[in-house]
Amino acid sequence: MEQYGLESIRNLVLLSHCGAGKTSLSEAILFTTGTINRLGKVDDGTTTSDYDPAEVKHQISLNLSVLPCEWKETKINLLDTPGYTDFVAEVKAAVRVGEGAMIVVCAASGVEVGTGQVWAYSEEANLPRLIFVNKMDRENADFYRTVEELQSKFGPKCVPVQLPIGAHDDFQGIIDLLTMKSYAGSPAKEGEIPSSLQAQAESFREKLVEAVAEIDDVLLEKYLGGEGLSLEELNEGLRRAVATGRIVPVLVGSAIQNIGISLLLDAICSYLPSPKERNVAVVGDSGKPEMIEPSQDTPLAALVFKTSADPYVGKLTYFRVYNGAIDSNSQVWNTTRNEAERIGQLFTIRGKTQEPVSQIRAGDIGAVAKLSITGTGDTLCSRDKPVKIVPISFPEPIFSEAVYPKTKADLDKLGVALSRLTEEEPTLRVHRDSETGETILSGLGETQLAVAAEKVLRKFGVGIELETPKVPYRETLTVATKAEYKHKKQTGGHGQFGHVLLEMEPSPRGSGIEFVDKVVGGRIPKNYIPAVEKGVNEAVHEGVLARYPVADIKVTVYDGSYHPVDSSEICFKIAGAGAFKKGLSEGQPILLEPIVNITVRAPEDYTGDIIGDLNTKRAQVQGMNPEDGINVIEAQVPLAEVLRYAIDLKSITQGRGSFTVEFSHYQEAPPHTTQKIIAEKQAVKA
Ligand SMILES: Nc1nc2c(ncn2[C@@H]2O[C@H](COP(=O)(O)OP(=O)(O)OP(=O)(O)O)[C@@H](O)[C@H]2O)c(=O)[nH]1
Ligand SMILES: [Mg+2]
Repeated sequence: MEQYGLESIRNLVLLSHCGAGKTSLSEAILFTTGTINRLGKVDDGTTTSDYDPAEVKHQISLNLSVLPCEWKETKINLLDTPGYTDFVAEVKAAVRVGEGAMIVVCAASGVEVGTGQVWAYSEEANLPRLIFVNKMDRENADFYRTVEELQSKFGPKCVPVQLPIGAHDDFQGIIDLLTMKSYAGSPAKEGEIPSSLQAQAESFREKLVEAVAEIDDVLLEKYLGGEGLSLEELNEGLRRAVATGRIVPVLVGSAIQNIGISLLLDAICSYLPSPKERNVAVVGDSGKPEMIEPSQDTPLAALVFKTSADPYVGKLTYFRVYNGAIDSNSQVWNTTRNEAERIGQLFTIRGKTQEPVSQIRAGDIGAVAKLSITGTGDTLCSRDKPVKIVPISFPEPIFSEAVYPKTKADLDKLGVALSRLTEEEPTLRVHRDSETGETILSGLGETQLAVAAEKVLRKFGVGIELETPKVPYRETLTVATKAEYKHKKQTGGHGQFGHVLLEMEPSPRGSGIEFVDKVVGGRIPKNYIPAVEKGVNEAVHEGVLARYPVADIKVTVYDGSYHPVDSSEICFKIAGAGAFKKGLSEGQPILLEPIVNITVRAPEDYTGDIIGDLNTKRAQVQGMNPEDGINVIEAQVPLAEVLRYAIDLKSITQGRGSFTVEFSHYQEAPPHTTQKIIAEKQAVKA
């Protein structure tokens, strides 16, 4: 395969609200560039990008796909991302390794919530971008309305460089405002602008020329002097304006009908920057980021941006090379892990096809199978010249479910499957809750976890069920009490005897169980006291109300008796546990529930709805801090009420809100909660 210089590569991220047509567009691009010879369809599960069985099943993208193609001597690596917000990690990774973005907007739905989100991500990453108004063939498609929405949301810098000819059933092609030619049909035939659209085209061209002229004094002078700008000047001006984000050209077409695609490809190559024009941030000596210039003649620096478990080749690692080159069958240095890594055969990947290559050079993207130590976000470089590229930051998990294996065989394979799963998806985490004993899988939303469960079955052959995690309630007593327990048995030979008197009193929240020995005069011999304590410590595992762990009690052993022959450690352990249980029942026990601090961030307009919802969740709002149109709401709320808060907040704010939760303290559960939980426990027991 041919090697490309830095200038002749484009790494282009496709971004949109879900379903605007990124995958269909990438398919049309692969078709138009001659990379594939049959135009697949998302609805038939035949696209190059959405080849994963789960993508075919759900008909949405779930993974970031790299789709290389070539257009007029430029190599374009399309990075097709999922639009569904649970999979935002894939978007973050793609935005990190691209130099330019294409924001796809549906001409019928216009600007949607997700459009704003991906706009914000590309703004944050400083990515030059183009907008493609897709689905012009659809009912209700309206280019001009969509442009107005774009301009009112993102500013007048969204400037059309094309106009559609017709719409809906009658969508025929594109007018290019730069060349003032029309391109009808697929493949496009160049022609004159239809006379009915001539005036419209001239007026939009005027706006475009003015926008380009405004970015440069020389051009502006020429323009104001009444001189027209040449096509070259316009193209060059646009290129610079796009690079600095001062203009975001708006293009139009239909992915499904493959209309507007070759003009779109020309625009990608002409206006979006190449890897040469974008420096990469590395961690400097002081720990602060420093920018380094891309070059193919320097030692290797590459960033791993995705890891996937491929059913055929095993673990597959995707990387973007920023400096130098990486070779097949070589050794590299993993700066993140401080260890050497062996590189086997390199590939370029396109959907499910993998093409072996001997080298991947700076600016380009490749993959390698079966790395042993390397994970997503790591830097691979040359050992003599180690650098560390600033890793990709992924959002923290906000939604958890408990994982239950379906069968005994599934249980045995569960650990390995879950660890491979989390290796693949940086926003998934697994931990064991020591309090409830459950294995907890956390991620960004219900859909992500459901898809993960399917994946665990399909890829690793492990069946799992997901359930809402148990709440780690606790039990304690509310009044001081004394309890006596005598363990006495006469069985054949020598008997059993242990006798313990305990004093139990409530202690402050969070103090746990304290054990004090106040026995005097050897009424319980010293060597049996540890056995009493052991009995107490075992008894605290299960309370008397609903068998939750017991907490916050000071336990004093103050008296008892023994038998010189029949007493033993085990007898005192039984007596200690028995006395504890009795004391707990008599001390007016209550259930404690965990309270968390929740911090919700959302646009101010949603404040009323968020607070209203929190109030139904027994929350106590502690404060609000509006900041730049975003309100930060702080509250304390029982954990039991917010186990599925990610879903609630998403629907309240249309996905615009975010939140964090951290444990605060335990407090007495209200009587109706307590009764409900006791009843549930009894039902389970029955
Ligand atoms: N009429 C029409 N439908 C389109 C066009 N492009 C895409 N679609 C349809 O829109 C739906 C979503 O298309 P996708 O290509 O999967 O959109 P996407 O942006 O990749 O979706 P996600 O990956 O889930 O975010 C599918 O049913 C497509 O057939 C188009 O140009 N015209
Ligand atoms: Mg898609």
